[in-house]
Amino acid sequence: MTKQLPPGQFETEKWPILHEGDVYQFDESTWEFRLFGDVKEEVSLSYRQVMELPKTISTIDMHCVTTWSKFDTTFKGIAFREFLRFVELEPDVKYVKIYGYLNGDRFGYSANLPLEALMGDDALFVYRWKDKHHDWQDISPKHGYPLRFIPPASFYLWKGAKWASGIRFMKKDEPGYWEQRGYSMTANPFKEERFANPAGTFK
Ligand SMILES: Nc1nc2c(c(=O)[nH]1)N[C@H]1C(S)=C(S)[C@@H](COP(=O)(O)O)O[C@H]1N2
Ligand SMILES: [Mo]
Repeated sequence: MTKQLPPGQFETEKWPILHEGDVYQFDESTWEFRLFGDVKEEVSLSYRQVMELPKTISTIDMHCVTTWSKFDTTFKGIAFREFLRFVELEPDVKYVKIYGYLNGDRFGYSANLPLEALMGDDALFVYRWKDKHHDWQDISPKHGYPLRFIPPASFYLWKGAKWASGIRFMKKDEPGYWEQRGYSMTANPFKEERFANPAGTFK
């Protein structure tokens, strides 16, 4: 899917910063990554347990609903699928919500996604990146340090929680932070699924 500009988007070589609220300050002693919801047993992973997981490097295009697209950023991180080893899913789990920090609440931000779309190398919890203008470096605090989700390019970037804090497994789809505020549940940039109501506008 790389280097395809979705309708209504323009290409930027910069990596803009966009989020609600303040920037999370990483503290390893309180940091956890929770796997919860429709699972046999819920799990809380430490930073060390997460960082010991196998790593994946992939190049992923980002499409922000505010109309910028950035091609070919190479990320290093932990593929979504690596977390499935820790939980036994209940039958009929088809969706997830990926959580992140918002204004003092480690689980204040969330975005819903279909489980089946997240099994590849392009669904990645990232902590390092590079592009043609930048050598390998850590994800900065403003971009989501110490761990942030990057969704496959077939989803707008609001599905990529910064300061990621966990995955909730769900039998039924449920709106996340922006989806509760009128944005699309499915959010495919190539179908220009920006809003729940196609005639909607930014507030
Ligand atoms: N925790 C958290 N994650 C978030 C957001 C947010 O407000 N809080 N904003 C989302 C939106 S709308 C976008 S476009 C991307 C922007 O990521 P970037 O600032 O790294 O480009 O982060 C997403 N992840
Ligand atoms: Mo966004």
